[in-house]
Amino acid sequence: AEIAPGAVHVPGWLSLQQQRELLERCREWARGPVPLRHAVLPGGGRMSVRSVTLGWDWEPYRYVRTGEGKRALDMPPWLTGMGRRAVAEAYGPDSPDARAYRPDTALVNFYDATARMGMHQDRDEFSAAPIVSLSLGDACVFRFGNTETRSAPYRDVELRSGDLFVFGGPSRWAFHGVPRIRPGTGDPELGMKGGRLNITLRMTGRTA
Ligand code: MD5
Ligand code: FE
Repeated sequence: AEIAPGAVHVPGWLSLQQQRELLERCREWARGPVPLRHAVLPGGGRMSVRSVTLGWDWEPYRYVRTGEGKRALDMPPWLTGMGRRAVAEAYGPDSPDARAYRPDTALVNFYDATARMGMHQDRDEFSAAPIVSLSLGDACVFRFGNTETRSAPYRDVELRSGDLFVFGGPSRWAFHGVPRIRPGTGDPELGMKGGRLNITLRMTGRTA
């Protein structure tokens, strides 16, 4: 469903087996070399989500090659390929965005039952390419806003395990956030003990 121009939600894009495999990879990435951790914002605040990145390390608000003296794990080619298939699914395989899409970083965010993400824009990339979002585990309320302000008008959308969301075109710069997680809504068959994982695939537009 197209929520707004360029914002396409595909519920249930990943099969349960694909979700299980992606979860297993997330567990490996979370172990390091740069472990899942709370990012600290330049103002000193600690984000409630815990994050790990591939390809590039993300330090609010920039992408760097090394974080805490350690280099992030490489972006696996199969994950870049999954991002390409996601954009092809959302926009069609012959769309310019699908043809050009080659994500070079993945940001994995883990939300426990109380974690939130405030309204923000994703402006750390030097690229206008779409952002691909994949969700695992507990459902959440995803707040999709507008490009002008972090307040209303916005739309609340429920994101569930296995959902794909692609944010491109004018929606690439919309304010958005996660006001709440819905604890206990994840499929027990997935084997996540609780919480929500969101994997975003991005083109940093960086070369060095
Ligand atoms: C999440 N993560 O569900 C979201 C999914 C983040 C973040 O926001 O920065 O890690 S990505 C949602 C997104 C990206 C770019 C544009 C828009 C949404 N949008 O226009 O709403 O944990
Ligand atoms: Fe974001």
